[in-house]
Amino acid sequence: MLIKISDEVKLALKEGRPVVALESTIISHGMPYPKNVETALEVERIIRENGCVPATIGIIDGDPIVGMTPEEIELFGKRSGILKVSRRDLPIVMAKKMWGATTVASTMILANMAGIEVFVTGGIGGVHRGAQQTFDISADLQELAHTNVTVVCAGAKAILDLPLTLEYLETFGVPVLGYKSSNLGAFYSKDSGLKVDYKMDSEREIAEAIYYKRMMKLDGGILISNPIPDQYSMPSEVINLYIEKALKDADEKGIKGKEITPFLLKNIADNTHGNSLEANIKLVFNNAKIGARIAKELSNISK
Ligand code: PSU
Ligand code: MN
Repeated sequence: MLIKISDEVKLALKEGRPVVALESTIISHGMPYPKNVETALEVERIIRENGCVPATIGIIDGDPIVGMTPEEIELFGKRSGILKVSRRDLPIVMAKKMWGATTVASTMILANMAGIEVFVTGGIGGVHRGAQQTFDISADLQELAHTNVTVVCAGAKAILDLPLTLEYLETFGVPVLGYKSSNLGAFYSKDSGLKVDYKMDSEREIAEAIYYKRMMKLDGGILISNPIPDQYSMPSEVINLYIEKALKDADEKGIKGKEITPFLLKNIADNTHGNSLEANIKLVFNNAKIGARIAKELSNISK
């Protein structure tokens, strides 16, 4: 077996019950222990409360696991030195029997192999600022271009070049849909000031779009932007100052490649004394709720 699917997830998929995939880079590289583990477990609880089975995905001793146990999530959250695994890293980590945290890209790959169509996360990778020079464009975008998984996020944060990220997704035919919003979320704040492709008015409408995309054999993902709820949204003028500082620090320290996103997240959380981390946690919970409801509607349509 190339991938290990938990018995619970396997049974749910066999019976046509809705399953929601979750990534593990957010656990190992996105948040500090123990908040990372508490958040991951609460996200699973919210997904169950909304009628779906959660499938947290990660790689343990070279085995891709779809549906980690709470104990495995705890080990994952505590362990240091877990590799951040995107598409290119996946076969190597398997060959070397290492532990790996899956990014949006590799979680999409494994979810798709298992037959899971909806995936909930916080934010996706995108076109980085200065990509005209650095070529730093997250592999998440290419995965969205090709792999049939819908990703529910809170938009993308201003560490990225958001207009270029939208252009890239347009070129590759990835629909960017706003859940009850015409504007793209900006992760910590609810409004990036940029338009999504379509405002969607209900979970049902989104599920129908996923269904028709599948039936029309239009390969590739769909990106759902579910903006952070008003009461947790940070003012963009404030958070953008911290983002600018983080980008400057990264530049001065010569941080490059896959280290950049985790570095920026930690730098911003430290400098906001954890405020950005709290916003991050709240937006993931909100995504879990909406993502689960979309998956539930989709399973009703697909029957
Ligand atoms: N953006 C966030 N939080 C995250 C990530 C992105 O707001 O935790 C993680 C996700 O796992 C995403 C990865 O897939 O970072 C993107 O990394 P890169 O930019 O190196 O492709
Ligand atoms: Mn990158």
